[in-house]
Amino acid sequence: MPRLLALSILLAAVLASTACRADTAPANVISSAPHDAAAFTQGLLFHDGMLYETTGKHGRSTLRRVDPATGNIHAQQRLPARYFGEGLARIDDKLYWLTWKAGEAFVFDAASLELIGRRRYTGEGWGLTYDGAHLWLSDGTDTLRVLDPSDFGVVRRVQVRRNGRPVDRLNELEYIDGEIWANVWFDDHILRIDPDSGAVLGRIDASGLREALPGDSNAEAFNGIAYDSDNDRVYVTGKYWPRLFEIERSP
Ligand SMILES: [Ca+2]
Repeated sequence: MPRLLALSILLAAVLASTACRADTAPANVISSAPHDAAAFTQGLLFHDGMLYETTGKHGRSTLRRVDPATGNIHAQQRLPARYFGEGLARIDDKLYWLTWKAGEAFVFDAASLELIGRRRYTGEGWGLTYDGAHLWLSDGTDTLRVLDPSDFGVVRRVQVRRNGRPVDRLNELEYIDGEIWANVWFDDHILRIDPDSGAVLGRIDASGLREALPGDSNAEAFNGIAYDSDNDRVYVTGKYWPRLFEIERSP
């Protein structure tokens, strides 16, 4: 290859890589608290001073109300063993809990954690959040489904792209002040997504959080984002992570 051509290719690669990194900021930790290291965290949200968390695995899928300061579980519900629990969202006094492959979501009373309804949907269920009008569902692909909460009918679909390229394996979701934040399965970055275009507005690199986990922990995928809108606080954790972190919203 002529030297000039090789240099041009190298320069283009460096510029592309710099452009990619420019949208990424590290997660700045404000504080941390205990988190159940046996929790295969799927859904996480904050409501009225408490965390609501769902866990997965057949026979071990739970919905919990958790004290964010101590990690203590104040109330808990279980799913029958044939269901694999997934993401969680709240609308007013109701919690909506997805399952992975059963095509079924369960509706719980947020105060009593009693089962009060069911919804059907097609395909897989991974993450779920509520933007004030609609539910947003991820299913492990690059495309989020916007749902009518009353019947889970699809209102529209939004493909998520970063620098023009689709990003798949979208997982846990959180609606934060006009943006959709998303975990990516087996990636330590949070994506901040424009709900209208699906464009990634920026990324938060949370890989540094692992350094604060005990060396002997069985920490798996980074997963779980919860937003306390009253106090503008963001909480994150992961599957089997023994710590919950509060991070700065605007790194
Ligand atoms: Ca969430």
